[in-house]
Amino acid sequence: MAKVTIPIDYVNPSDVLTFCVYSMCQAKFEVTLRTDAGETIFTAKKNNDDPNFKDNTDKRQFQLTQLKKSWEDIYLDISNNLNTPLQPQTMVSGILKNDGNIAGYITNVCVEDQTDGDFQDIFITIGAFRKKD
Ligand SMILES: [Ca+2]
Repeated sequence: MAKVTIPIDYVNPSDVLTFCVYSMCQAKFEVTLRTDAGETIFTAKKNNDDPNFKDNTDKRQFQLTQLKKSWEDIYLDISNNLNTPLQPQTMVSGILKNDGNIAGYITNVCVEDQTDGDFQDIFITIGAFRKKD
């Protein structure tokens, strides 16, 4: 089993989050977004070797103010049933409003689960949107 944890930094405590998982791998895997207090925000799991994974994230949006335990940091846990170290690559984009202010951030994480370097094995999108005025 391989496991990696990465910090998700571009998130504010009042944000509403969304979470999508894509995959083109055969491995079984689990991805969970959680706080440093151990409270799960989103989770998705692939239980078979079919490369046509249908995203089964437990919910589509979550308001961070609904968290029950106080927290400081958010982490993404990725694990699978292979023995090759997982290689996550993170990309962050800011969403600019017409006035130049930030409306939120999109964090994409592409994960290589073996050694062919295509980085298409697990692909996670986390949207963090600022509260509307
Ligand atoms: Ca690969």
